[in-house]
Amino acid sequence: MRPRLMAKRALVFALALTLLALSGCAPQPAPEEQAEDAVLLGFSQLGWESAWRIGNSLDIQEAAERAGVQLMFDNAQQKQENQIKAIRSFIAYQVDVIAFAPIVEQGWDTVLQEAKDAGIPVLLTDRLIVTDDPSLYVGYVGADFLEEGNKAGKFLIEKANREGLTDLKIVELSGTLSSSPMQQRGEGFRAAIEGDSRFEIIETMSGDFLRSKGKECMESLLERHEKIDVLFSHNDAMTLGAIEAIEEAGLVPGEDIIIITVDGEQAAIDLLQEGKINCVVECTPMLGDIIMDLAKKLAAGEEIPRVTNPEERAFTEFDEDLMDIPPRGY
Ligand code: GZL
Ligand code: ZN
Repeated sequence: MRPRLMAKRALVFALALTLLALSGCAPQPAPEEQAEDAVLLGFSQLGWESAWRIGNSLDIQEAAERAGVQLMFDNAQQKQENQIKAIRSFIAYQVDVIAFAPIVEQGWDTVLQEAKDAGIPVLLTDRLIVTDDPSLYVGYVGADFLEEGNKAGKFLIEKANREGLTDLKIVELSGTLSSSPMQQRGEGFRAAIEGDSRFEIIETMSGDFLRSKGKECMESLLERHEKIDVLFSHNDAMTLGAIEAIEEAGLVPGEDIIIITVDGEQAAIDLLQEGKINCVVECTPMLGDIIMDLAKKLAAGEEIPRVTNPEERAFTEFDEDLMDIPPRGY
C-alpha cells in the first residue's frame, strides 16, 4: 500500500477509534501483523443475545484469521444506533468493505448512502434490510428464513399425519420484532399450515430471541390457555427458557406439548435426542468463510451474487440418524 495512504489511514484509524471510544463502542483494533495489502473489513455485529450469535461472531473472527483479512469488529450490544455509529467509523477509516448483521429491517438508508458516497461496498450478513434503494447494498449472505419457517410447518404436518393428530392449538414465540428472521420464519410457518383445519395459532408473543423472555412468555401463555398442544419458537434460546416454564408447570415437553425450534444449537440437539424437542430447524451461524470470500471479491472489484444462502436442514424425532448428529460447534 502507498506510504502516504498508510500514514493517512493510521491517522484516521486513531481518530476513528477516539470517536468510537467516546461513543462507548470502540471496535477491537485490527491485529497489526496483517500483510500490508490485506483487505480491511469493517464488521458490525448486532449483539450477543444467543449462543447462535456468539457462535456467529466467533466464526467470523476465526474466518478472518484464516483468510488473512484485517477485521475491525464492533459489537452493537442490541442497539441499532451503535451499529450506525460503527458503520460511520468504518467509513471514516476508509475500510475496503463494510459487512453487518442488521438488527432490524428499517432505518439504514441514511448511513448506507454515506457508505455508497464514500465508494465502500456493503454486504448484509445473517439478516436483511428493507430499503427503497436496493443499490445501497451489493449482496446478502445468510439464511432463507421463509424456508426455515416452512420446514417447521412441514414437520408439524408430518407429525399430525403420522400420529393422526387433530385440533392442535399452537402458541408461537417470535424473535426480535421487525427483524427479518422473525418476520419470515412466522410467514413461512403460516404458509405451510395455511388452510389445514387441524391447526390453529392461538397466540404469538415476542421473546426477542432471549432465553429469559422465552421463559416469561411461556409462563404467561400456560397461565392463560388451558389447551396448548404445540410450541413454535423462532430460536433455541427462547425454547430453552420455554422448556423450563413447561416443566415447572408439571408438563412434559416433547409429549404434552410438541416443540419446534430454529437454530440448531448443541443444547437444542441434546434435547431433541432426549425427546424433549420434536424438531430443530437448522440455521447455521457459520457464515465466516463465505463472508471473507465475498469481501475479498468486493475489495478486488469483482461481482458477487445478490443472495448467498447456506445449505440448511431440519433435524426431527423421525430421523434415522438422530443419535449421530455431529457436534454443532455453537
Ligand atoms: C438468524 C439469526 C437469529 C438467530 C437467533 O439467522 O439472526 O438471531 O436465529 C439470533 O438465535 O438471535
Ligand atoms: Zn438459517
